[in-house]
Formats: sequence, structure tokens, C-alpha cells
Amino acid sequence: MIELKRILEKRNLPNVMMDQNSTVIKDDKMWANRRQEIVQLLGSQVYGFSPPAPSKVSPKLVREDKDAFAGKAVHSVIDLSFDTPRGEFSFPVNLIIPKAVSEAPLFLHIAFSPNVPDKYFPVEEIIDGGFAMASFYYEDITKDKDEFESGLAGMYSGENRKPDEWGKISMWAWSAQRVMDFIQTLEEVDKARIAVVGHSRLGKTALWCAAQDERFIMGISNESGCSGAAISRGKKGERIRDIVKTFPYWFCENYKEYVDNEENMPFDQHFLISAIAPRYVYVSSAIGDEWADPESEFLSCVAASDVYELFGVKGLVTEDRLPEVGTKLHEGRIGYHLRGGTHYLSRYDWQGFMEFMRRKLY
Ligand code: GTR
Repeated sequence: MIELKRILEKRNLPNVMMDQNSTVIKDDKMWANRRQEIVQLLGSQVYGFSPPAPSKVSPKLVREDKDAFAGKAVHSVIDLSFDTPRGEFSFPVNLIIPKAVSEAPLFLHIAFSPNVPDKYFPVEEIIDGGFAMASFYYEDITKDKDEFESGLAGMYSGENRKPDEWGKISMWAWSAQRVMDFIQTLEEVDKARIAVVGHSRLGKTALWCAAQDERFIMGISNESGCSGAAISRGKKGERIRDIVKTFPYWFCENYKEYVDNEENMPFDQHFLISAIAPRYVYVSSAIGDEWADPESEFLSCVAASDVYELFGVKGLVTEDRLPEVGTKLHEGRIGYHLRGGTHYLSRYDWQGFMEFMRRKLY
């Protein structure tokens, strides 16, 4: 990996394999502590800390179609509710269980739309692929706006957030964990094969969710770019300065310290991917998505791969060069593809996720 190491060196990244006391991480046991440290760091500096899980999540069946999608699946809508400091909160979840598979692996899709199916969510193709699905609409949790009163945001501290308290990415990620609480009770689903998937801002969310919660065997980020999969140091397109100007509420207040100050971050985004190791990660990029910066997304996967070696497995398996359009890397525990076209969660992307899941976990 001489060429890729040379390219990475220019980014001057902090070493994910060295902890805050400058101790080099040498084995999987040391990594368990380092992983905790990384989750704390990203919580306090980037996304903000979430409250503890509620003691109980209660499902209520709203409707059910036993012969959905040409009779191939059972589609139900379930309201999940739980207690918060300001009373009960609930949100709807779609659950799609294929009839042809018992104990199916499942994609938990953090969705941009309440519609099922949707342009970003080709449900029938995913059923045919042999997967179950759960999805929830992110704005059923809290508005994608710069305010902290709507939905879940208002149920906790509202507008009076501390500098390290959760931003909205953390709220959406935490809600995916509540769906995971519910999934744990389902017999039809294989709890050992649950992946969380999201596109763009919700790809950032999916990675942060999987980084925190080891019940997810895989985190899948489609074109998550800045503050998601992409390395921030030397990044093209969107920078921290841009994202905290337009979307300050996605993050905790502390993140603003790193505007035009990336070199002083005690982390970079390969830490986020590393926190999922040795579990599986999938990063998909589109060549026309310059705002996200495909090269910085790819390099993040390369930089996170060292951690996998501690476990005797491979992270990203790649030739020693930057990828071209059409590259699909499914060999190691970090899957990657680079497609043509622009910012979108396409059929091609879903096919990549399914192929990787099938190859690794079927
Ligand atoms: C953009 C934002 C990106 C990305 C995208 C999306 O406007 O700058 O970071 O998250 O939105 O979510 O579609």
C-alpha cells in the first residue's frame, strides 16, 4: 500500500491506533477501551451525547397487510412509544418481513421519506433479495430545522442544550437504536444480522448509530461526505465551516471549534468507521458527488483498516491506488463502491449493500 499510504500521509491524520495517553493499541482487548474512548470523543466533540435508553419501548400495531408486495411479504406499521422526561413520545416504524425467508437478515433504513416504497427505498427488490426491512421517517423524530422544540428534541432539554449535548444526528441515531430495541423482540428476524443504512445526512447518522451500538453488525453509509465517512483534513467540497453554518443543529455546539481548525481535531472521520470495527462497514460513493468528496470517503476506509488487523481480519481490501468508477470492493470487512452519477441513493447502491451482506453474512 505504498501509493495509498503516500496519499494518506498528506492528510496528516491522528493515529486511531494510539490512545489519549499515547499508548499504542496492540491487541483486540486494548481496542475495546480505545473504542469507548473514540465514541466518547465523537460524542463530546461532534455529534453530542444522547440520553440513556428508555427502560422500555412499547410497540402498538397500527395496521398490517399480510399480503403486501404481490403477497411476498407482511408489511406492518407499528408505533413505538417510550417515556421521556416530558412525557411519552412515540413514532411510527414500517416493518416488512419476507415470507420466503425465515429469520431474515434486516436492513434498518433511516429514511428521508415516510413513503414505503420510495425512490430511495426499492422495497420489492430488497424482499426479492431475501431481506427484511424496518424503516422510519427521520422527521417523525424531530424536524430537520434549526430548533430544539419539535418532537424528540423538545422532550429532553429543548433549546437549553449543553455544549456537548445531542444534535439532531444523534437524535436520529438514538431513535434507530430504539427501533433496534423493538427488533430484538421479533422472532422473524435474525438479530445477529442487522445493518443500519442511510443516505447523506442519514448516512452520517447510520455510521454514528453503528459506532455506538454493537447490536448492529453493519453500518452502511451512502454518500455521507462531510462529518460522515469522509476525512475532514484536506477534504474537498463541503468543509466543517460550511456544514456548521448551514446545519449547526445536526451537531453539538463543541463542533464549531473546528471550523477552519481541522488540524487541531484529536480525531478525524476514520475514527467513526473504526469504532464499528471489527464489525462490518459499507461506504458507497458517487463520482459526481463532489460536495461529499468520494476520495476522502475512500481514504477514510483505508485509514480505518489497520484496526481490523488487530482482530486478524481485513478492513478494506483494495489495489494500491485510488478507485475508478465501477470499482466494487467486497473482499474485506469494509465494503466500498464508487459509481457514476450524482448524489442519490440508487438501485445500484442497494444492490451493492445486498451483495455485500449476502457475501459476508449469508
Ligand atoms: C447537504 C449537506 C451534506 C449532505 C446532504 C444531504 O446539503 O451539505 O452534508 O448531508 O445535504 O443530506 O442530502
